[in-house]
Amino acid sequence: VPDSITSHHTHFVSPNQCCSAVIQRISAPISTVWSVLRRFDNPQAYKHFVKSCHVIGGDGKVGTVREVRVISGLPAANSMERLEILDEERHVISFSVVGGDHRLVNYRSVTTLHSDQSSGTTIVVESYVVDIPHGNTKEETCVFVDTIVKCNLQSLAQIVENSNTTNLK
Ligand code: A8S
Repeated sequence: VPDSITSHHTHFVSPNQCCSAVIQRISAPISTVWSVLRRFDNPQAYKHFVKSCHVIGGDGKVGTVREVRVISGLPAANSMERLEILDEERHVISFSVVGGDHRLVNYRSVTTLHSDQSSGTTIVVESYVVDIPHGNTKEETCVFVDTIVKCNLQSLAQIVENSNTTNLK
């Protein structure tokens, strides 16, 4: 496994935390995938659970904070999220949860893109660390978060792959 993957997806995990990763292949060039993923101000472009997003502090660089409101039916209303990494050359984006009305305390994720030259596709790797909420097990927490992250990355793939065929028409 290349250094560029392991360095960003190696996390310090406390005993009361859980950590996991989701991988998704997308049939599109890395630049197309990055153009959607890099928009910290617009997560609703591919995250279906997001109802709205407002940047409440910062200039779009590291340290910028957004308030995300999620759709009803989830055990959450909103989330305050801080941009931690935005590396345009290496295609790395990372945010941490700094507040909000939900149970994912100390959530932090890192998403990296890797181009598979042989097939012309892009591999997305998204890993995260989060505190295990009181009353839940490590397994329950990972299943809950993995489900959300998988949904987000499948939706990212769909949106990018569809925009690609539109461009060819
Ligand atoms: C992301 C990843 C996650 C988002 C979670 C895990 C969340 O937005 C949702 C439900 C919750 O209970 C927590 O990349 C929170 O957005 C959909 C509000 C943070």
